[in-house]
Amino acid sequence: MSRRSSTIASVSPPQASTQPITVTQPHLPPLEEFLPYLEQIWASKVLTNGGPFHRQLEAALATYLGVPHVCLFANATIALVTALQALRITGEVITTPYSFVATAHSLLWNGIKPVFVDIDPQTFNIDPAKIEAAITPQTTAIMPVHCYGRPCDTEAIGRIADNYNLKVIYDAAHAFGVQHQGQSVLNAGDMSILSFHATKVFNTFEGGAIICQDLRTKQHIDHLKNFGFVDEVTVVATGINGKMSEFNAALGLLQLRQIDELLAKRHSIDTIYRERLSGIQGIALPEWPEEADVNWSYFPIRIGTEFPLSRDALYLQLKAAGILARRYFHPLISEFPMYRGLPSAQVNSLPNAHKASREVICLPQHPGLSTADIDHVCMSIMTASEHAKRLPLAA
Ligand code: T4K
Repeated sequence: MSRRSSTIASVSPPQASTQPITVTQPHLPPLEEFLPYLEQIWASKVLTNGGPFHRQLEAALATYLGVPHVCLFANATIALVTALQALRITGEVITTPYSFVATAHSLLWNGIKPVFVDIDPQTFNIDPAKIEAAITPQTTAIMPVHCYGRPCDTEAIGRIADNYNLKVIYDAAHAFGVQHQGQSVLNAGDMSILSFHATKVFNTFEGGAIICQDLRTKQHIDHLKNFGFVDEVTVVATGINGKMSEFNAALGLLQLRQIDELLAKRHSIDTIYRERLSGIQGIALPEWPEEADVNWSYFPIRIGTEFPLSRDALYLQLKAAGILARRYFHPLISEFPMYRGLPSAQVNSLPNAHKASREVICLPQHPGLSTADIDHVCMSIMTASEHAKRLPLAA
């Protein structure tokens, strides 16, 4: 299945953490390896505005990810806002309610009306079969999310976009390094947006990027993220300050050296969870598609009615055991106050998203987990289940 499976690393310090086990934890390289980068920054005094580390990271990421152009940003949210500006998107944009709130916020920041379309219950991604019915004369674009790093049906979405002359902007915040049929998923659509936030597979503390397909577009985006400046005296657009600093870019260069090893660790954690949790009644494990190279960024499990505890009861019991699993994505974006009045936000039009939002819990998944940590998570789930079977009312 994976280009990385041959390099699976073992993850096995013996002791479970005494600290809470969080859903994720940022990888940090050894501090001494970062010091030479800091010394260069201190010596040059170039801190931002497209310095050498910024240029190097853009080139290194383009090569690693297999994409033509990378425009670095301070975070993915400002990159989403800028991508919509760069493509001059207005009116209505079709998107998913099953995501982090930044996806839809980027639309409101541009005065665009989000139109929510339900998800496919198997993939958690926007259901292409339901997109056409949501298109109106005001629709200008589709903004899907590769949820948990699982590729959307980019072919079906591309066909709809071509038929109706719509732009496609992928929120690829979860999809660092993800490939589909041997190609980077980041090349689908008009633009893709990555997040390098502390909680992501590849982190630069804060950071993000727009992936685009031609140099002219890259230049336009680079102007937009720098207030619209082209040179000292020329401003060509109402740009914003979205630039990544040299500190973050230098860290990214260092992080990139270890990324394959970190992805391999995630893969091995995913494998261990599967061994421990498969066959438990009422728990559905994530099914990654055979033809994709995913990044194991999350381990979302579904708690069905055959499990003796509700998802929320399990969430609380894990918390009591020091395991801070998270209910991504609950509440849905469409349930937040600035969205719930929209016609497309009504509960009956989004049944699959609501069901997923009630049933999914993301277990801890990050390269810092030991085998003992994973065992503790799995044992806690099984203990909670056994206890609930014996004492259903208490559960
Ligand atoms: N689109 C999508 C689909 C996204 O998922 C996101 C972000 C965006 C767009 C926007 O990207 P950025 O603008 O952020 O680049 C987290 C992240 O803050 C957020 O970036 C992410 N999605 C979302 C899915 O998850 P929270 O509220 O869960 O974060 P928090 O602070 O509770 O962190 C979760 C756990 O991670 C903590 O329990 C401990 C650990 N952690 C976190 C941070 C920040 C650390 O160990 N160290 C840290 O510095 O939102």
